[in-house]
Amino acid sequence: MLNLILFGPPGAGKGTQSEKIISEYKLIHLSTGDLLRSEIQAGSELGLKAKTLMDQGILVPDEVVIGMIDNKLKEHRDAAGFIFDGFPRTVKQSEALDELLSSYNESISVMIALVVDDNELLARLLNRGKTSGRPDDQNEQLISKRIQEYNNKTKPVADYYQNQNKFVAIDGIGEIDFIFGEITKAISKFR
Ligand code: B4P
Repeated sequence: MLNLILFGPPGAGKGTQSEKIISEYKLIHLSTGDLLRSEIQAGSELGLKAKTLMDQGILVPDEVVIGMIDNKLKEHRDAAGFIFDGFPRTVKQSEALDELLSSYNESISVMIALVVDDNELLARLLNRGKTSGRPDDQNEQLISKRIQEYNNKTKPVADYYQNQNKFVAIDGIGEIDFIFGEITKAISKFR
């Protein structure tokens, strides 16, 4: 299996690049952001709890997202591989993912990190907020809170994969297709 993690701050382009990676490599897309938004839309108990946190730009509890990922891995046992988008976001989630994958005799192939500065992130998310209807894209204060959560809780996840020699950083500013080309070059080295 080819198991990729697409990593980066909110608005780095993880969702955008995931779509291209999926169509090229036929991987199953696991976006914890999308999974949580579906729970919210369905009005489930989990969704209602998650919404309160997401609307404040705060990460939802590790146990919730780990459980969602576990369910999806079980559903797709014969997949060609997975792309993890927006997960893991804490070191605890990384450890849990390693454990889950090893229970299927699988492991992460590589983490690809998209590097984008804070000013560009803010501009992209405010722009997306004009059309996305996402409550967490609506104002500068909330977006700054998400970037702060990323810096405090998520950034250390990069070290976790760097220590396993499975980490590649790519400039996330520029043409979407050019960035995708750089991602495919990185993947070819870890296949
Ligand atoms: P996510 O849904 O993961 O949202 P994101 O980080 O904002 O999105 P992404 O980086 O994918 O941005 P995109 O490509 O769309 O998370 C939302 C919330 O859910 C979190 O705050 C948290 O509360 C919760 N959550 C999710 N996962 C969790 C977890 N594992 N643990 C705990 N909580 C969790 O790009 C953004 C914009 O930039 C788009 O408009 C796009 O068109 C544009 N763009 C992309 N690439 C570009 C480029 N190269 N140039 C110009 N614009 C570009």
